[in-house]
Amino acid sequence: MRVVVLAGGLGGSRLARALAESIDPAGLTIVGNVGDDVEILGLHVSPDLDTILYTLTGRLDETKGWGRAGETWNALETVAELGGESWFRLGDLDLGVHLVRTEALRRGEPLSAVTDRIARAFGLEPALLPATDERVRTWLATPAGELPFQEWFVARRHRDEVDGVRFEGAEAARPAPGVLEALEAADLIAIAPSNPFVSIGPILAVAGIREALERRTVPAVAVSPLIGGEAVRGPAARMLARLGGGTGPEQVTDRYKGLIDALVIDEADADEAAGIRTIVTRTLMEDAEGRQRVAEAVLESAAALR
Ligand code: FO1
Repeated sequence: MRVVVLAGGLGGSRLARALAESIDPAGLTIVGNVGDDVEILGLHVSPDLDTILYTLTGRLDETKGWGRAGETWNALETVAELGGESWFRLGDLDLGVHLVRTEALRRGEPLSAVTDRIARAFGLEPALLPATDERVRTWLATPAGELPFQEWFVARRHRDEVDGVRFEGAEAARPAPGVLEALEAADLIAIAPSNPFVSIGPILAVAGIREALERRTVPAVAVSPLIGGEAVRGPAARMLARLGGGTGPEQVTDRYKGLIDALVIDEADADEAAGIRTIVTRTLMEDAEGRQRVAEAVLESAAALR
């Protein structure tokens, strides 16, 4: 079975892991968001690709939901001591990845190629592809002005309300090598329970990817990031309320109009209208049982839709 999953950070990595545990992982392609990418201390950081990589290879700090387990912060302490940029915390283990990635990009290696190299070295079995090799950056329109993603998310702890989202560079961006091929060969396309605006939005803003979903001939299923109208983590519910007009399944469906055939929702949201065929389960993926439950819901819904 060949599955493609569009994935952002933590929610994305959890569904990707769930699917990798439920099907032959060689049949799984993960298309990751790069709109959160940021240059820190001269290094290219790809937080969502790294969260996926770390989650699926058992390296994630599960408590923080980002960065490496067993991390130390010696380099960052020196950076802070010297008055350098320390608001975006790069740990010693994590830094190694950014060093290798940045050096490769400077040599002209595409992001997809260096991501693949790092993924293989870490023992990742599924294919991990950035949505695009080109530069795409997410910007948030807020009452405090337009902010780059990580400044809003990390430095300002996403406290500013969001009035609009812009994906700089997305219009001209082409899907990374392998993305369209994977979508075309897929038996099922899944959209992870990531933030629809800032995690999945930048992936779908790449026209070639959106068009591939629009002309799909196989089922596409999204997993709602909401549980009882709340996000498991992060600002998704607040953004859906302000930009989408509510915090129910229907507002999630609205984000994916024409791109999905069904929505997996949590039991806590089962009484709400969804505007599309739903599969109801418990969507929290905090342990192996939860992951298996959600992967089964996704795979079974796809079988029923075929
Ligand atoms: N999130 C934070 O809240 N604070 C940080 O200092 C921080 C550093 C960081 C470093 C590497 C990395 O891969 C992720 C990091 N994140 C941090 C998480 C990241 O900002 C977000 O989780 C994603 O961009 C949203 O999906």
